[in-house]
Formats: sequence, C-alpha cells, structure tokens
Amino acid sequence: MQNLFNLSGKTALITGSTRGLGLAYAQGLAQAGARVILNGTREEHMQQALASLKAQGCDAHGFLFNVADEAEIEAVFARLDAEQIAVDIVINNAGIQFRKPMLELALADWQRVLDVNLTSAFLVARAAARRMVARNSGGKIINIGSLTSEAARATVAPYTAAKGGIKLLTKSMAAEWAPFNIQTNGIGPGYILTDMNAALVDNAEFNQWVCNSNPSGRWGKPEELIGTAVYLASDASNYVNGQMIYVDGGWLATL
Ligand code: GCO
Repeated sequence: MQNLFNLSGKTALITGSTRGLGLAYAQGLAQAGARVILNGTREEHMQQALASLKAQGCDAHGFLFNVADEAEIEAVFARLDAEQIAVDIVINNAGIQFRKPMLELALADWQRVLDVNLTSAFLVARAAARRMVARNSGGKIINIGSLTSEAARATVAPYTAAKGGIKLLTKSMAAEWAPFNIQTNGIGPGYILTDMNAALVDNAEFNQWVCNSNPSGRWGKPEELIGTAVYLASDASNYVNGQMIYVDGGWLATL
C-alpha cells in the first residue's frame, strides 16, 4: 500500500517559518520528503533556520518577504514561476500577537494584527491557488488558527478576530477551491511553548491557568503539531476539506 503520508516530489511554502511552530511545520514536511520554502522577515533568523534544516538533510530554501504585502507576495511567486517551482502545499502560519484591552487599543495596532494574521492567508493562498488551478495540479492549503478561532479571552481581540476569521476563510476556500482538487483545512494550536508565548509561560498565574484549563494539564510542544500538518499536507487527507483540527490537549472538549 502506498505511503499516504509521503510528500516526496512536493514543494511546500510555510509562512512565518524561521522560528517556532512555522519552523516545526517546515521540519516535519521536509522529513516527510517535501522541498520546503521558508518565509521570514529577518535575515539572521532565515540563515539560522536554513542551516538547521540543511544540517538534517532537508531540501530547504527561503524567501524574505512581508506576508501582508500583496506586491511582495506576487513578486515571490513570479520568481518561483521563473524558476519553474510549483508550490503544492501552503501553510499560512505567519502571525503576530498584540495584547492590550480594546478600550486602549489603537486602530493601527488592530489593523496590523489583522493584516498579518488574516489578510496574509488570503493573499498567499490566492497566489498559490491561482497557479494550482492554472496547471490543474490540485494542492493543499493549511491555515493556522488557534483556540481563539473558537473562544476568546480578554486583551487579545485583534488576534482572536483574525483567528476566528481564519476558521471561516478556511471554509470559504474549501467551498470555492474543492472543485479544483484543492483541499483547504486549518490547524488550531492550543497553548504551545513558543517564543510568542514566552511572557505567558513566565507568568506563574497564567501558566497555572493554562495547565488547569486543559485536561492534559500542560502546555503543548511545537513538535506535537507536526503530525497534523503532515496529514493535512498529504494524500491521506484528500477527502477532508474545510475542517479545523484542534491540537489543544483537550481544551475545547471541556468548554
Ligand atoms: C494569548 C496567546 C494565545 C496562544 C494561542 C492559543 O495571548 O492568549 O498568545 O493566543 O498563542 O493562540 O491557541
């Protein structure tokens, strides 16, 4: 029987992938056989990430671009076209966090989070899907949501609104692109030990809240997201579309 999880011959673009969950996704897809294209905005992080993956024997490349900038995205895809590199898999992982009560929140800060965490997913997926349709290849789009795609907590409204949007954008992409053999699904990480959450981990009260709020009683680890990403990037999920898979230790099961 064919190994349904084998990504050999596939090329995956993962946004926000020089650190944290994005780098974990890139590592997992590369170890499943994919050529991975990293994205970031800082040269030193890109070089560190590429060196790490190449040291593991991964076929890894990288582009520095702002995922919220349509022109930069289109320029990268034009360059991939010129190099005859077809993107088969997109993981829209790029995201920022900005914690402030809405009564004090500036529009600019709201907009920046929405641009990076939601609009970027539309722009990158649209560029990839246009090419998947044109070459009639099908493909995989994986949007990274969050627990906050389903539930809110105070002080993270723009992040929560964006991640809620990711859930329904995922369903919209599935509705429009399934006829082209493109499967679009989402991953909703729970509270995971990443740089973005470092301040929360260091806060004893918040750390206890996270551990008490999920039946697994602990934070998740980036590597615990890899299996779901490989599954959604592979032929094993060819009849799965528009779904969010939550990797949260059971958090949402108990709400
Ligand atoms: C926060 C955290 C969360 C987590 C994750 C939870 O401030 O509450 O940053 O947003 O990162 O998204 O699923």
